[in-house]
Amino acid sequence: MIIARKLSASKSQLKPFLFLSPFTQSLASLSNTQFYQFPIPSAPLSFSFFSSKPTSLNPPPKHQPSPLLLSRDGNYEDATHPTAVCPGCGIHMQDSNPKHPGFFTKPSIKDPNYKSGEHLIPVSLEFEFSNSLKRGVVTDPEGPANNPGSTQSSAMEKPIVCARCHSLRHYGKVKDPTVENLLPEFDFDHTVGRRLVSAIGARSVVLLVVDAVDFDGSFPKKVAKLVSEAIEENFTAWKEGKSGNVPRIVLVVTKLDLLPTSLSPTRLEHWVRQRAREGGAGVIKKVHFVSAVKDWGLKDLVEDVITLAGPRGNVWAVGMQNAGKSTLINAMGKWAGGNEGKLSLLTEASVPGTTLGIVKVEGVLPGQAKLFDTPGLLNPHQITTRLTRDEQKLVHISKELKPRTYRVKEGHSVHIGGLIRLDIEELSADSVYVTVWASPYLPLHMGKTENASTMLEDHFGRQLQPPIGEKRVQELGKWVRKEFHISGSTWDSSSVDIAAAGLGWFAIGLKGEAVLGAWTYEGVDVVLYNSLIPFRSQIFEVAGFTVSKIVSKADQALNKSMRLHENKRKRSVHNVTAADKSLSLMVDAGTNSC
Ligand SMILES: Nc1nc2c(ncn2[C@@H]2O[C@H](COP(=O)(O)OP(=O)(O)OP(=O)(O)O)[C@@H](O)[C@H]2O)c(=O)[nH]1
Ligand SMILES: [Mg+2]
Repeated sequence: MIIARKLSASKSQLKPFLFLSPFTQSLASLSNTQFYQFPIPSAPLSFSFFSSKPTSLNPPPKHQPSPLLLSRDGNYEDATHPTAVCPGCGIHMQDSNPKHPGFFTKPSIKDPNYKSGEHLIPVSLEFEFSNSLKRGVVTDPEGPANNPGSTQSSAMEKPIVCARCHSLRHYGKVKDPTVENLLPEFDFDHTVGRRLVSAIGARSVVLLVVDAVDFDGSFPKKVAKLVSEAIEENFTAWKEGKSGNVPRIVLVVTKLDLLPTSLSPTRLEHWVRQRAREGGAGVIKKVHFVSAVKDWGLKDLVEDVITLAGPRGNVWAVGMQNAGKSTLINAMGKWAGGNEGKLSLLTEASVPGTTLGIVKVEGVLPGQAKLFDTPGLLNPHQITTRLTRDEQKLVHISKELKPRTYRVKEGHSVHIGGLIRLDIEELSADSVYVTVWASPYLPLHMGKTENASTMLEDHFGRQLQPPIGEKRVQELGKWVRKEFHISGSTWDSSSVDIAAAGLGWFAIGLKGEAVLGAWTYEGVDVVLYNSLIPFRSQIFEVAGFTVSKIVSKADQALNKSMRLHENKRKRSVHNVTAADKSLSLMVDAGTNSC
């Protein structure tokens, strides 16, 4: 299968594009013949990725209905040409319609005098670029600097990502939100699910990737159940002499750097195994705790995965949106045999739903074993799914969690932003310790429950954000209560956690019994389990509002600009007065002279 493109000498119309050197196949091997159509065996119909005309010379006609049929199967099938699929997100690429998913622009031809590297910003300086990619500059070692004569061919050699990935990598947001609506649904069961559990063909190793700071919210329960059932069935079949490839589950708890470092690993593992069992993962082959951004635990994980996959196995990274799958695979690439130091191409971003199709990742596993990144599953019960991008930023945990602890009496409530409220309704003791584990950017409030309705009316959307703005309070829906009866035997540590999916949790420490009411928006999962982190803060928060760092920063910025504005106004008033005075002096002088 051949793909080729003719580069235009006119570069002015072409947008700059991100080039990365590693892993993916080179475009240099492709012929220069103009050829614009691929039959895609995996797609239901023939799929046209490229305009039927030499596009750089004849740009695609605007406002024409696109003939594109969209698919999110990615490049699972060997027959799919690697350059047909974006190596960043797995969407099928096209260069004919910028208003459709998968759009990419062709590389511009560099000026012969162009010096490689000078125009490139070190990746580490780029905003919202995850640490795993902060390992150098985006240059091609074989590029013009080392091979000055090859300006055009080097542009061809570098893999290209779609415009959406380019925007996510550089600006941390999708390029055109309207294009998102055109994305077809990703049918996980059909596309990935059936392959994970297949008794025939290559053995499956399923990496269940779970976010350490949102374990329940990000635990893929359905997949865990599906694979666990397949393990039992295939094992029985195998015992009966039938073909029965038994899939393996490896539970990968990632973002470990976000949990407090003082947490005991033994306690964590015990807790994780219990939660995973309750989540439906019956037989777990291995549990790994990693941080993809700090490179913790990756070497062991890679070694285990290589062993479990064998020479021909298929390894699938699956999990909820934003769990950290792509970042994990990129980081694993660094540790894979013979590829140390290589950068992978998968796009990582805090935007949920970054990966769009299956991406086969080359160079991590040896032999014929294959590693696949997959689009994240959507958990509609995670609070983040109903928040705007700005609201998500407040909720997103990006550094090590720090406890915020209250000593609370019966009849009092603690709010986390305008998202959840915990009421201490009945209490056998004098007070309980309530520790909030959530993003430090979320403001908190503690006060009397009898004032809670006033809080909603007067402060939600303002001091208590998210939601940002009063309109959003209505949009987020109905506020509902869930009741919990709890007990504890010591004041020294938290006994239970009450967690809201995608948000964080309240850890409760008490000696005695309590009835608690948790209020949040209808449909958000709120669950009770044994405490993950037993300790609390030594200094207690005081009643009333705690100010969110972001809000206080925004306030400071606003105050500063108001002060500047006021100073400017005073100066101009002063100048005007002075000018008036000198004018009046002049007038007076003039008058005098007359
Ligand atoms: N602190 C920390 N952040 C991480 C880690 N791994 C991933 N992240 C961050 O989590 C966010 C989501 O990461 P991705 O790798 O894009 O997540 P994903 O599971 O591939 O997401 P989808 O493609 O949407 O399914 C990004 O902001 C990452 O930088 C980690 O180990 N530690
Ligand atoms: Mg991803």
